[in-house]
Amino acid sequence: MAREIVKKGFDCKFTGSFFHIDQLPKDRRLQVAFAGRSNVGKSSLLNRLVGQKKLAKISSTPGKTRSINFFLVDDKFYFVDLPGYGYARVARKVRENWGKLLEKYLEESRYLAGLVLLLDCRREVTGEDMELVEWLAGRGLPTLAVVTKADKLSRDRVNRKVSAVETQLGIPTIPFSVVTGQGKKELYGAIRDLVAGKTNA
Ligand SMILES: Nc1nc2c(ncn2[C@@H]2O[C@H](COP(=O)(O)OP(=O)(O)OP(=O)(O)O)[C@@H](O)[C@H]2O)c(=O)[nH]1
Ligand SMILES: [Mg+2]
Repeated sequence: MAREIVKKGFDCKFTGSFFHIDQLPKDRRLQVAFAGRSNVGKSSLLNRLVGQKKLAKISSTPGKTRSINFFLVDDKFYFVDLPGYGYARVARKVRENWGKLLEKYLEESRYLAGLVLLLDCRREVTGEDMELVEWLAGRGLPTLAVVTKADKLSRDRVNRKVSAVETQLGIPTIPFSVVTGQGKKELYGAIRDLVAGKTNA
């Protein structure tokens, strides 16, 4: 009998960076989006997940990702890196534009299989985070929380944070660190389930 090959990683290619909703790819591949506050680590997580350090642009200055970025995974589905929200120091006009882009994307994306919401392990869940979770639940979209930068706190404190987020938001939560690779395997599995339609949040 042929030995089964278990695929571990994702093969990922940059598709494009879009500033307007009409520019987004229109094919019927499913999409998994990454959302969260500016600087929470969305682009870093994506890079770590696919093992390509420079795929999505990263910066220590919040507000790096200003457009919607599509990445084709295994030629089967898309990862969508979304602009961060909640960063006050960006000019109001610019923030309004990202906000609108984000909202429009969430409202109009017919092929969104689910969303991964990132939360910094050292910060409180914000009203915007909660609003997003409620809105996604209202649409019946599976949502998964990831507590990022887990290397910044002790394991014990991270675990407590994970439990607190799970209770507060009522969604499955995974701790993650791009530095140590913690949570990578679990997140792989969760994303594969999401795309296969096995998750009902
Ligand atoms: N120590 C540590 N730093 C991290 C981790 N993840 C991200 N960072 C750092 O956090 C900063 C922001 O990371 P990004 O990935 O650009 O964050 P983002 O959510 O995409 O930010 P925007 O595009 O501005 O919304 C960078 O300086 C990263 O190096 C992590 O797991 N551990
Ligand atoms: Mg980013």
